[in-house]
Amino acid sequence: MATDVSIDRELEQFYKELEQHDLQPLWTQAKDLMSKHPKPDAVPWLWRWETLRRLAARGGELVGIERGGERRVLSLSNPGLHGKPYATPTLWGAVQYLNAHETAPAHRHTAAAIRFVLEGDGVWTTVNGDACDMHPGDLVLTPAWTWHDHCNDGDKTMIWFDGLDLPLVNALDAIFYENYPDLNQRVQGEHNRSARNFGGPGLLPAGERPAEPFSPLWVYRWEDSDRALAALLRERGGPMVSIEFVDPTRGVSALPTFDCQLHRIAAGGRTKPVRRTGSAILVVYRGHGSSVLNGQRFDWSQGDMIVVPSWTAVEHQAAEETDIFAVSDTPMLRALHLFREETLDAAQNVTSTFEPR
Ligand code: GTQ
Ligand code: FE2
Repeated sequence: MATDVSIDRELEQFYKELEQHDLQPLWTQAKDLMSKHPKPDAVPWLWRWETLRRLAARGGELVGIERGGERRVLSLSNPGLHGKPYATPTLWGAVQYLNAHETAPAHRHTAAAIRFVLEGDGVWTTVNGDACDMHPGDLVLTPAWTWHDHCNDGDKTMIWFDGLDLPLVNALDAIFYENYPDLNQRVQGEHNRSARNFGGPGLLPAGERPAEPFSPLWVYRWEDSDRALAALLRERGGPMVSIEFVDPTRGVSALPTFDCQLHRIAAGGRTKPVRRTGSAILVVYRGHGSSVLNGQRFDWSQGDMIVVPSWTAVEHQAAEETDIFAVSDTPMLRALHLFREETLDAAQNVTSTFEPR
């Protein structure tokens, strides 16, 4: 009969042999691989507008925009994600900065993107030949594999938030990228064609449905969002109302992999803590207040950007009427039947306050 010592030695040898043959036992790591609930590497985090704006503008002084580099973009790099330039495991968040009379070259990729304008005027993004004018509070889509370039025809610098599904597309090893043959696309016809065709309030060209698998509407105006939020808040009351940007022909999220929403929180409004599977990036468009994420308090004001990792309880309190733009990977989790949402009964105990760098 084998002694304990010899069994230990045989086990040790066994594990070594497994490793040599590129095999791993489940039984030593089952609890890590299948935890009772999500335990994201990404951490709740906040980037101050003052810092984002200052460093983006410094980039504008020091770095040009050329083919190859393509964009003057600073990505939100979540400190929990091992130095990757990703805000969450599925979402890219960034600020993009254009000097007056600067353009960023045309290209396309299988990662889908949105722009939410924070400051400036006079820029348009050309999407498959359609020049989409950009003003503060507007949302512009560049769906997967559409050609896009950004052109600042004005005298002001411009800065906007970029949201992409790039981390997801890379995790799926499904990224493709191409430069447009010329530096910029030629603009076809008048600007904002997608909005003239599909931007009516519930009014679409009869009998026409887009052949492409993405929303035919590429620009959503702040005036329309603002009006919808005001009407909803009047109709339903606080503490918070939310609108989702949808494909008007299908009634689903404007992009298949992530959704775009605007939340309006009434002055003094306080939301109940909610946790969801999947991650989100919040951009404070207007107002100030604070949020509690898993017991940690985050104070925020206009332009600040906040990451909410999966299954993180989040509640908001607005000191004045506040608008928060948000992207989240909810549509994908829903499609895969992985979406869960829980509203907690009691407010969280605040155990620490986040200190931004
Ligand atoms: O504007 O085309 O933030 O291709 C990252 C990748 C922006 C863009 C980003 C991009 C773009
Ligand atoms: Fe791009």
